[in-house]
Amino acid sequence: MKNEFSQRLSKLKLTQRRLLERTNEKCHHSNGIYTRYKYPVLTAEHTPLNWRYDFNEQENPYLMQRFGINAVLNAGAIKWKGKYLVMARVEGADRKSFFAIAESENGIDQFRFWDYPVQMPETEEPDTNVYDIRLVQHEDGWVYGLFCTERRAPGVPESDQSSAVAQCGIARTKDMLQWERLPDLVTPSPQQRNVVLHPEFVNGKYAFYTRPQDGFIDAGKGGGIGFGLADDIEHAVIHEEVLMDRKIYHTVYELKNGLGPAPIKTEKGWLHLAHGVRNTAAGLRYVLYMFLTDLNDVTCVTHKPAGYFMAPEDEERVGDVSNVLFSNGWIADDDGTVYIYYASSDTRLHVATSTIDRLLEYVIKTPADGFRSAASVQTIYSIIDRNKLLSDALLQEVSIQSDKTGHL
Ligand code: M1P
Repeated sequence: MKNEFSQRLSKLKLTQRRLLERTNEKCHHSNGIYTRYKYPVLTAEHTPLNWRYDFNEQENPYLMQRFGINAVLNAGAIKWKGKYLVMARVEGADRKSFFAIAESENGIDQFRFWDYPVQMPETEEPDTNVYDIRLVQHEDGWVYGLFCTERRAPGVPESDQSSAVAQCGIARTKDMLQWERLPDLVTPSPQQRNVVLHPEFVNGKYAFYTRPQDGFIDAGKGGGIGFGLADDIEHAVIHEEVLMDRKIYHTVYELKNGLGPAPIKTEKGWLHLAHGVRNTAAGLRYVLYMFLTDLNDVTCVTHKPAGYFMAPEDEERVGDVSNVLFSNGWIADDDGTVYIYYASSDTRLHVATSTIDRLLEYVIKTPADGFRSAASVQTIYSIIDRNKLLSDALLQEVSIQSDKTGHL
């Protein structure tokens, strides 16, 4: 007869084994651009039990959790030695985030955390909180991780316990195990978040996508996604930031925006995934959008579809910070498949799949924002007009199929 401790332990292990072995399923509804999957790929429940519980019955007779995990979210991603690796932001019940790597054989399910979370070295000025790492295999041979490092704002009164400064931390590795911390990025902006390293040198320099901001939450006059060059990565200093993708009134990125993962190089340009934020009566709404930049001038946006690429749906809408989709990791496979890792409502991590061809078709052929209601109506008119040119037979076939199945 098992005692309470053993019963609880068996149940915990069994429940987690089922979760880790669960296979994912494609969601049937698709917009033709990407496919969502039924289950999140990582949640707090995926974190190893031996990070959270002391299994010594004498020390922990009630088998209580000793370290609570609140959420697993915003993950950098990389294909590494044939495996799909995500480096997630794991947030403890104590609100502190840290990084932990999980791997999967196929990129869509059965992600397992490595034995230990990442021990990220600190600079002389310790980080209070680190999060949202972007992994980049740079042409200089290193894998870089750029992340947000947050510290209490200096010089604020004792009564103010929430003012913070966000800056870009930089670390690099050759084996994904040992990380070398470099000095934080220096830019003209008082705060930085969502900084991403471009995978290639630009004019012989390290190139950074930035998101200058005045306040910790408020982008203020930091007007959008910026770009800057640094001579040296070991003491990276950007002297001049140019804005390459501005926030714009009455768009999904009117309040602020930030680049997601490092862009993917394609024959038609650099594919970018970003998040846009607007304010609503229910708080901030974060959605994902895409754009394409010129191969020779990486700051020149050549195509940008109107509106969002992906927005929170169903259970994705609810979580610690509801109505948020955020992505800082994707993997482009050799066969053209793209695995997009995105977190919902600052709580869990999901995957959606697409292909380079589809994403290019989406960014190049989706009409751009006309910035006025009348322009949107005009876009619909031109789609209707083009459809009218199709033969009656084809249209009839479409409507018969639609009647039979109830959907297209
Ligand atoms: O809560 C939503 C997101 O808020 C911040 O993103 P941004 O700097 O663009 O506003 C980050 O804290 C991010 O981690 C979080 O998901």
